[in-house]
Amino acid sequence: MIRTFKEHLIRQTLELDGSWDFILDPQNIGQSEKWQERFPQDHRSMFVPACWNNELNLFDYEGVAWYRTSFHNLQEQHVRLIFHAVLGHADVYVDGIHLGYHYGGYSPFQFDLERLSAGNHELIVRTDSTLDKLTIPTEVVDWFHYGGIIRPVELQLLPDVYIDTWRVEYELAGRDADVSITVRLRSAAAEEQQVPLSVYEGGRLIHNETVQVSAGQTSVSIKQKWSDVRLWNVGKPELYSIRVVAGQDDVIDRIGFRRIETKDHRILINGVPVYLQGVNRHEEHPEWGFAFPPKLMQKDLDIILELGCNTVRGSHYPQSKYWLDLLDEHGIVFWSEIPMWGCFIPRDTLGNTLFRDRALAMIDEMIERDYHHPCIVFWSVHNEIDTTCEEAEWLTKPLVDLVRRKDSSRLVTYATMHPLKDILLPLFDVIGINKYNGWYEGQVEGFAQLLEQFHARADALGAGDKPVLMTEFGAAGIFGDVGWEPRLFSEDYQAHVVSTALRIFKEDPRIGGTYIWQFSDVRADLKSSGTHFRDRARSFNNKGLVNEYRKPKQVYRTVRDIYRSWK
Ligand code: GCB
Repeated sequence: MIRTFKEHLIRQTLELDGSWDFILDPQNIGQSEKWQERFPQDHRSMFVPACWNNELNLFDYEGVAWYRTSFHNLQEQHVRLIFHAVLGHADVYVDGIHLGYHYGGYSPFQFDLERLSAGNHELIVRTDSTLDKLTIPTEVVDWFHYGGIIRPVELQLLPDVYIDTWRVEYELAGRDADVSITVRLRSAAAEEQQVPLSVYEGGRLIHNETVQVSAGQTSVSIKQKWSDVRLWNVGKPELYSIRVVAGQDDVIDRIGFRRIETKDHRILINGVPVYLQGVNRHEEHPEWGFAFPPKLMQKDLDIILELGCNTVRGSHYPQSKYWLDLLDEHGIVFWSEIPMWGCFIPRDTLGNTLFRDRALAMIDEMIERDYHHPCIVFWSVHNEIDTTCEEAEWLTKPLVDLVRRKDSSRLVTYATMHPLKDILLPLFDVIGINKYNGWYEGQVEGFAQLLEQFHARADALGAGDKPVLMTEFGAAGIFGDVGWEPRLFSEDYQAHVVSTALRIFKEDPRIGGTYIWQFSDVRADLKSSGTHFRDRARSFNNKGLVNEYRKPKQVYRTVRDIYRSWK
């Protein structure tokens, strides 16, 4: 794949990654003692981005921690401060002044500082990784809940008139595209200005105009007809690089042209039905936690390609931009979701307004950040919540509406663990089923009957035409436990469950694809695993096709043979 500039050519960026001052605040006294103005002397250093758990061997700490760094501003100028991901609650202070608060974990947030004075500035961040009944995820969760600033932090210099947001959308008819580019400019200048605005595809100028920009926000919409576009196909992707230059500022991103539809229980990409062969991937590694280095993403990709996959589910949160870039470049379909992970979420939480608002904000940020990535085909709004109750409906409808308002080109979905009692089936374009026959319940052979019952129910609810994906199934196999006969926790039994399930699903014409749980073993949440899960040996979820260091188990080879033979 040819390298290309991403984000900006003109806008200057100062990366704030590296060593920051760091201090834990287990008593949560920092705010009352005004640590944002007087950072405690007895701090230590911490790398950003990283999870404090791995860096400082703090595997039992969940709570508040403070970070400090400083930067030098050469002259008075406008600055955008971007946090690409901070786990949980984040309060940001510059020179002791509270810039704002953000709740989230895996998507970016930013602050524009107009006319920031020249000189040194102190940046302090209070983070809080505490989980409770209203956080997303809530307090019971099946992954190790790290803390910290897990993705880069950067400062960008903004000219007086700058590109605030932008988006490229299109409608495809065959290989003809109606392209629409919307650019939102923001002006920090008091008086009106004329700003030249150009658009390039590759290096080629495709649009030029002068825009009258007033103080505040000005929106520009450019419509074009492109013919004979090269399509982004599964396994054979084509990408276009679009650059918008507005006066002293620019943005660049890549897009891909593809049409997503559903028909006859299949997902169609550019009119071609694609049987989805996938895995669930946590973006996690024992040495790095969620601060996952790009070189390891390349390794994950190599393994996933070798397996014969054409899709990945990003369980259970928006994954790194770099990962999505890799999938764009290799033509792999991606399922993106927010970390609403729910089998233990109580109903009063599902019916809570703050909880719903947090979910809405997470969906909004996910789509804002990732809209241009052609690999993303599914936006998923939650995983395994109690979809049998009214509260779930109250919660879900606005989430689905928001996705449809923000993006009508992709499919809206979710993963249900109650396929036979679920009342939400009609709301979605695609239904994901998570079931663990052969592990948590029954025999793996029981899947055939379960699906028969499910289809009958979907028909009765008028949802029988929707594609159904098996979004989770599997079994634990402890790495190295290989024997003469399959028994629980052995690699042999795991391979038996997964391969039998894959074959049953493939024979069902109403199943459009499979996502095995899971790509690699992941560190389990120590608090929840004692109380809620029976099988977290070594404090890991051992259902990976490869172990946490990406060493293949028997099931890896079995799946590789099956997936490759279906290609
Ligand atoms: C699930 C969850 C997933 C778990 C998995 C398991 O249903 O969605 O996050 O880790 O089961 O192994 O129990």
